[in-house]
Amino acid sequence: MDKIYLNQVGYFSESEKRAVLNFKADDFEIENADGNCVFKGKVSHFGTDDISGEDTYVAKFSDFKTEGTYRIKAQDGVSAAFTISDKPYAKLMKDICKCFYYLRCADALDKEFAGEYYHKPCHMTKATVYGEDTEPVDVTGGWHDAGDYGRYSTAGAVAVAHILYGVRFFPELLKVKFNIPAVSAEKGILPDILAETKVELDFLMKMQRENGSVWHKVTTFCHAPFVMPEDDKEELFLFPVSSIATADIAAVMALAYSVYKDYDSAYALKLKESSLRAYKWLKENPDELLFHNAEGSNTGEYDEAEDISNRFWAAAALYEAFGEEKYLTDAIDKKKELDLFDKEAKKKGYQGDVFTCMGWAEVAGLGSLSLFLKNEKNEITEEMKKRFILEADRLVENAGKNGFNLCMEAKDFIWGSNMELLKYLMVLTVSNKMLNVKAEYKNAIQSGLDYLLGCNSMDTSYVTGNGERAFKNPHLRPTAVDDIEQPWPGLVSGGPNVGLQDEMAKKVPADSAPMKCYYDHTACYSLNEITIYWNSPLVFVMAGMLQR
Ligand code: G3I
Ligand code: 9MR
Ligand code: ZN
Repeated sequence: MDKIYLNQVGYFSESEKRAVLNFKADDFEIENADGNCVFKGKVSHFGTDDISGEDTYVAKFSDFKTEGTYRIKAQDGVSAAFTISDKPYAKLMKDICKCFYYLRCADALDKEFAGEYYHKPCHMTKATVYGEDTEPVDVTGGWHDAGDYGRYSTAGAVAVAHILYGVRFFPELLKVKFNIPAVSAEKGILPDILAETKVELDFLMKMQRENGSVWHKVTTFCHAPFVMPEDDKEELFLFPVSSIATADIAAVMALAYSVYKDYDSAYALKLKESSLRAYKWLKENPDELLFHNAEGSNTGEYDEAEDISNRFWAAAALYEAFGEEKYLTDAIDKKKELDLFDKEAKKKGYQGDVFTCMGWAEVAGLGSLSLFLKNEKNEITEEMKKRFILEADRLVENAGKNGFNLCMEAKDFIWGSNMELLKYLMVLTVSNKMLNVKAEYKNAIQSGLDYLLGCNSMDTSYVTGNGERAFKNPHLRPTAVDDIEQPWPGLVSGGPNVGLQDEMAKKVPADSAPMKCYYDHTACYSLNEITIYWNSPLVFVMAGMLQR
């Protein structure tokens, strides 16, 4: 079918703007809401690529800058509507932040703020410490991870980190208001974004044992059926501590200390104490303690191959927050170890640099961000800056290989491919803002966002409620059973995944191009789930766009 793909939300007047056609055309027109032609342009042929598998044609319209709402037409093709404005992403930004509020566990929702998406108190019982004969523990609170009701320490730490690094690099994020209950602190009301991250930080502190180590997760033994959270009444288990969770908590608490100390000294001290206690445990327990699910348990495993990147992140974050040289020494040691690990990974054909990774597993890139914030002229910081730039250049080169100017390669279309993209956009954002301002970086960020918001072979915006053809059926338990027509807005889908790892995903032809391995169906957890750490990197990237 003839399709014209573009960003269905919109563009700044001065943004680079492009639509992608999957059919041959010579000319295109932009039509306003009254059906009048307001701009004419020429289409150029790009050709095929190995991510979309389509023979693409490109319609560039950067020269068209007039504010308004439009569609693009070429031959019989008509695009979705889009806007040009000086605040094209204001609603998107509110929506993606408010998602964390709706994902709150326990009794933290308020009808006044949650509206029709209110749910009753959930997961209020104490959790059994798995495999131990000790008293059950109160670990209520935090955010549900995703479409399931698990709460996982590493996933939570990384999501909070994306947001708090966003706050550190782009303080404009502190001004975003998204209608959640006010939280008072020593020096006044907390900015909304910090009120929301505090919910998860408070929970993560409960996940820490007296000795400093951190339980990997709290979940029921198996995933709940499709019920509202308050109807998921199975026993909760705290599964064993891991060094990966402990390191991530040491890191995120240090980062949080640096943010919250400007608002509340007592709370900041609590964060610092938690960070130091976790770090002390790590030093006393130098061997990796990885995590695997208990026999028969199927909730999220979040298993990692090593804990080096986590320990590197912790050392760098503690150095940034507390300034003692010993942490820098540790970071340098861990960097050496991780370089050796990375060499092995490269032998297996992995491209990209582990020191730019910021997912739920590989977190060394977050350590690099702490070094950039510290901004000292030392060897390790200079090296990380160079490595970010090299990675950003690699991404720009990738973007040149397809008509979408998308920085992804075929291998990136795995479970949560939209996060692979968003991690890349974080690297490009940091590189462009902090290290080396470059038009190519800026354009690759815009094109990446365009892809997420509809300029893709599915003609789909991967953010609910944002874009005329936004996905509507996330794998998200409350949405699946709440009888409300639309999911709440601002949820980021996992996105296309060549692995097609669930039953319903098998309906997608297995020989589909990577960009087309997607199906907007509630049952497709490997293609269409949502999670806190797929929303959070978008908050970072959009914060970068606020401060242009
Ligand atoms: O790292 C390998 C890579 O080397 C290889 O080339 C590629 C090809 O398949 O796979 C990569 O591994 C993938 C891994 O994620 C790392 O990204 C696996 O295929 C993939 O199955 C795995 O998916 C994870 C999934 O859980 C299953 O474990 C997702 O990243 C992760 O986001 C997801 O997390 C779930 C939680 O378990 C439960 N809560 C919901 C959440 C989101 O779906
Ligand atoms: O809903 C679960 C989702 O959050 C996870 O990402 C996914 C993989 O762990 O598992 C989903 O739950 C499925 C379970 O693993 C198997 N039975 C079907 C469940 C979804 O309907
Ligand atoms: Zn809950």
